[in-house]
This record gives sequence, C-alpha cells and structure tokens, in this order.
Amino acid sequence: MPTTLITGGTVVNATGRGAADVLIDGEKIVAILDPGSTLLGHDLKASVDRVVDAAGKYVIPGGIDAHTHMEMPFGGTFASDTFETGTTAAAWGGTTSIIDFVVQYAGENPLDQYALWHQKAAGSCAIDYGFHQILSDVQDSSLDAMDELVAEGVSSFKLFQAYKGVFLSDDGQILRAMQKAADNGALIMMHAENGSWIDTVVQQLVAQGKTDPYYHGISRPWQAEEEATHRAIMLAQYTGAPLYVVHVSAKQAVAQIATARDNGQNVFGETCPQYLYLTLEDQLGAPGFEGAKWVCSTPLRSKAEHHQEHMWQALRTNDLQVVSTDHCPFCMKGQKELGIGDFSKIPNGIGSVEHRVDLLYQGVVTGQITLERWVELIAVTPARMFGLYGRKGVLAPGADADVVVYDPNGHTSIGVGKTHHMNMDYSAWEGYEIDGHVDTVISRGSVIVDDGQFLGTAGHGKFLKRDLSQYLV
Ligand code: DUC
Ligand code: ZN
Ligand code: ZN
Repeated sequence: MPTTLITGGTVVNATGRGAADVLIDGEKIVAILDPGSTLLGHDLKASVDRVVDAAGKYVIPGGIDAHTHMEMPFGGTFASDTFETGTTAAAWGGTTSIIDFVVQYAGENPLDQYALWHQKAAGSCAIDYGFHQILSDVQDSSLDAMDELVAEGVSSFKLFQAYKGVFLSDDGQILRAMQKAADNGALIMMHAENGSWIDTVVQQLVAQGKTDPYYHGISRPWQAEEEATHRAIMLAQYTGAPLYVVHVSAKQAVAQIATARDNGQNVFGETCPQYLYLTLEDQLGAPGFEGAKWVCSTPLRSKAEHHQEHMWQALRTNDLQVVSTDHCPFCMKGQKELGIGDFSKIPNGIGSVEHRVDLLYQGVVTGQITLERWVELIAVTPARMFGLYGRKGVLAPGADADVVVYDPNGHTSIGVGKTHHMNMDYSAWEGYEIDGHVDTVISRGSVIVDDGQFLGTAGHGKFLKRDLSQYLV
C-alpha cells in the first residue's frame, strides 16, 4: 500500500492541538512530524506516494459512531440503510468506524444471531465495523453466550427497559445479565425508559384519539426516562456491573448519571445529535403527519424545559461522555407511513450517521465545547469506552490510519439532493446550513472520500474485534 503524507494541518487529539504532518505507511500511522520535516535530508513530500494538503485545516482521528442500526428488523420493517449504504454515508461524514447491534429476539440464540449479522455485514461495509449484542431473552443460554461473545470481541450488551413483548427485559433478567457482566468484564448498555408506564399512556392517548406523531413524545415522559435510569443504576450498583446509558435525552436522567458517577459507580452516558438540536414542539409537533420524521426513542424533549441546552452542558462537563447517532433510518414512504392514524405504529428511529461529526462541530463554532472536546466526544471516548483505543481514536504512531481532514472554513448544506447519502427519502436535518466541512477521509490508509468524491469500496471495512472497555481495566 502507498505511503501518504498529510501536510500543513493542525493535528487535534483529545490532549491538545498543534501544527504537524502525519506520515502514513500502508494501513498505519508511522509518525507525527514537525511541519516540513525531512527524511535523511530529503524532502518527505517528494519521497511519499501521495501528499494531502491540509493547510488551514484540522487533522483529526476518524469518527467512531458507537450506536448504529443498519438493516435492523424493527417496527414491522427494516431500517432502510444497509451496511453498504449506511457505512458509505458514514464515510461521507467523517466517520471511519461504526459499532452496530446484533439483535436477539425472544427464542433466538445470540450466537446464531451473531453469525447472521456477520453474514449481513461481511463484504458490504465501506468502513470498519464492530458489534454490540442486544439481549431480549435473558435466560441461561443467553448468559452463557455472553462469555463466548466477549471472547469474539463483542464486549458490550444492550438491554431494554421498554418495548414490552419485543425487547424488554424485566428487572430480574437485567439483574442476571448484569451479574454476568460484573463477572466477565462486559459493559451493559441500557435503553432506559419505563416500558409498562409508556405502554399504558400510549393506550390512553390512542383511545382519546390523540394519534398524531406529537403524542409519541407525550407518551414517553422524562419521568419514565429518569425512573428507568435510576433503576438501572441501582441494579448496576447492586451487581457491580458497569453501565452505559444510551441515547439520554432528559436532563433529569443526566442528573441520575452524574450522581452515580459522583458516588463512584462506573456509569457512563451517551446522547445523540437529535437531543442537542431537535425538539418536541418544533419537530414532533410539525403539522399533519410530518412529525413522524422525528419519531425516535427516547423521544425529542420539550424546548420549553431546556433539555437541549442541558445536554450541551453535560457534554462540556463530562456528565455525558459520548455522542453517537442511534442511526435507525426509515423512509416516510411505506415505513413511517405505517403509523398514519396511530403514532405508536410509526417505526422508531432517525438517521444521522452522515452528519454527527459536522453537527457536533457546531458546538465548537458556538463555543459550547472546545476543539479537543469535539474530538474526544466523536472519536476518542467511544474508542476507549468500547475497547478500540490505540488502534482507533487517536493520531499517533502505530494507530490505524483513520484520519479526517476537516475544513473549519468550509460550509455544509444538509438535505436531500445536497449532502445526503443515507438511504432515506427525507433528511431529519433538511435545511441545516452549517460551518465546517469534511474534506478528506482516510480509512486504514485508503483515501475513501476526497474533494467531493467517494473513492471507497463496499468490503473495504473490516470487523473490529474489540477489547473490554478501557475505562474498566
Ligand atoms: N430507539 C429508536 O429510536 N430506534 C431504534 C431503537 C431505539 O431504541
Ligand atoms: Zn434504544
Ligand atoms: Zn439504538
């Protein structure tokens, strides 16, 4: 494979920034050099196969989206991005690794499902990919499978306190899975919403004829998120399991996580771009059936209650540690439409895998987070959290050459027909005009996006066998 020199840019890691050149040999970074360094008196630029000019730009580790659902069977249909379309869109947006979810439904063996997900992803991905395992049927065989999966590099397991009859585990099942995780070192990821509470409110709202998408948000109140978050934390405290709460949207849930952390528990929290920008009033409350575009769970929260500002604050203060997308796209036509006349039948999910890096960068533009914190949230901490750091999430000799050249003076117009490569017939971010631009994306030494062109291939992406979380060992 060729050698590449990225010259003239500002290299940004979590620990700082500085003018430096990045030398890549094959799939690896081999050196971070003073700008304009020579090799045995020779101009390095003349000695390498390819030079990437990053003058005036940031050079950052490739983004890691630790929460995606490509091709997920859910809500009576399948998430509309395949591993190929979803990872290609991710690449366009500066993400060079995803961690997707293998799904176990009731009666299924997690190991069979794990093999099936390998079949779906192998040969299809444009970027590297790992797996978490969803457990919806916690029984002896599932607990045994957890050990085998950890050995396979699947070191995190998602449980649900919502979606009764589909994903939901009761407290006893959660307890048992957490005991296993406390024993084998795995990380428990939790969808924290009180499902029984929500299901009852859904029935009441639908019976009252309150069937518009807006009521999806009303049916899943912050109290149901706070309560489930607290319960998960108590179960984690009792069992000694580490806990990572996914897609946190309520400020009260953040407070629960912060308290648990203050008390010395290994509890972590993730939020998503939709909870930073989009609201119950403006998006879910859009006229007619339009709000279906933004039906996801946990739901968008009330602007009047200021949850969105609170999420930014929590990212700044490290009460939340990761921003992932929960990318779970559905088209309006034929998919979201399943819920016309009954919001509870709208497939839950938003597609953002392409825009996470850009959307988070707006926090740098507005002064809510530093440049280093941006890199930490989109790449460094997900790598550490999910056992990839060193290989991924850092620009340093020995790391995989997953590199993004980001132009802070560039501009990105989000929307269908503009920058939109996800397999969706709409964009949840239509009309966003934002600062910054992903110019060049390198995945393990291969340039996969450059100058407005996709140069990658389906099948370039390799499976990431992950270590245990590097926050815990
Ligand atoms: N929430 C979503 O919105 N979609 C996928 C699953 C989930 O928990
Ligand atoms: Zn979830
Ligand atoms: Zn999810």
